[in-house]
Amino acid sequence: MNDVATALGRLEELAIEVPSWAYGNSGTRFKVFGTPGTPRTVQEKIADAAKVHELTGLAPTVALHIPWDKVDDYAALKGYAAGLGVGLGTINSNTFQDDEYKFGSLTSSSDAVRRRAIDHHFECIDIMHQTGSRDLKVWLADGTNYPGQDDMRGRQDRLAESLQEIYARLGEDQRLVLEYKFFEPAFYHTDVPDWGTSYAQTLALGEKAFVCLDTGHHAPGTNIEFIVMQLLRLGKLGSFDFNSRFYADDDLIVGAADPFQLFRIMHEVIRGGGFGSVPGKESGVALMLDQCHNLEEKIPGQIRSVLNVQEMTARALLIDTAALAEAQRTGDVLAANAVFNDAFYTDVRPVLAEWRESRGLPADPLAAFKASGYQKQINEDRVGGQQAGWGA
Ligand code: PSV
Ligand code: MN
Repeated sequence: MNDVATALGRLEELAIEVPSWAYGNSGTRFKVFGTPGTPRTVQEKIADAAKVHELTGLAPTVALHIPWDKVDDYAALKGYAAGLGVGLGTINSNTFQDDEYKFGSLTSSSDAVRRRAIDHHFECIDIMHQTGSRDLKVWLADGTNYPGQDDMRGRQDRLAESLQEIYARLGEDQRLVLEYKFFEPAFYHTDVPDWGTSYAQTLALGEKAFVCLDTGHHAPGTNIEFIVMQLLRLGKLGSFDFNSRFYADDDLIVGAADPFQLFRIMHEVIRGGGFGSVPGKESGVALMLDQCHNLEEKIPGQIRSVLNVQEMTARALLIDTAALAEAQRTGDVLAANAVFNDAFYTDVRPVLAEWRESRGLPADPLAAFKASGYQKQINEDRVGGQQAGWGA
């Protein structure tokens, strides 16, 4: 195995972006439960996110969703976040909640609807200029429910045209990441269902366009790390939306359902040069969470999530790549597999606790959160108003 100290040295490069919507209420189509202390404003969501960063040192930026996180003054919001020690990250567009988008947004056959959807992305880009965000993340709910409902080819062509207009608006240092999802809310066909479609569309756009891989957006049994490898190989992996799934797009805590899968993904990220940014060497791949905490407490849920990513990254950094390459070269199947498993089965929690303490962070961030009294405080303070949540 690799030397623990050397492996952990690279952990400094780990940064995970947290989603503003993880702090709001969420649920299923059956019920959204309200919880005490839930943020009513984007400022309160950012304050919660800042707490996660303060206790873990892992989550320096917060992704915003527009219009959920709309404010009048984004420069002021950026200043507010900076005052709490975090930055504003990816701007997520939203063309899935307006009545006008019932039959599609960027793919719509109606010029007026497409114009509205493109203009919404222009607004997001304007916001990015004010927040200093690098990435515009586009996920489309576009698709159909029945064979013959619409012309799939025509929709794909219109999507290409719409994306082209949006892409042309990007500033020099801005990027567009196109997320795919195999189904939901559409059930027969989805306009951006897989990495191949996202790759084809972003390749046509140019070098500032990339694919976003949401780990919950694949059919069961899909080898996600293969897709990670391929996109890195092609230079088109822009970002991750991390979460766990058991059945569909469950949006559960990353690493909860299958830590081994997260380990294998992180191995390919490291192998493919997608890990870490140090000054002068930006990998470009953004590690984001896209999760909802329906039952568990939200802030501890986010702390658990970033710690899971850190743990599996540390284990992946432990893989003895020289021994692995040698076993692969000599066709020693079991030895190669053992190199992988040795790293995966290493309990890194004690060394990570030390790693945190050596940086002035709590050894146990979850216990520190419990002891901090923060939850009690926000439960008392955040009374009245409208709790943030889906559609809020
Ligand atoms: C769609 O399921 C998605 O993964 C997209 O990233 C959306 O922006 C997000 O969920 C909303 O939670
Ligand atoms: Mn997502």
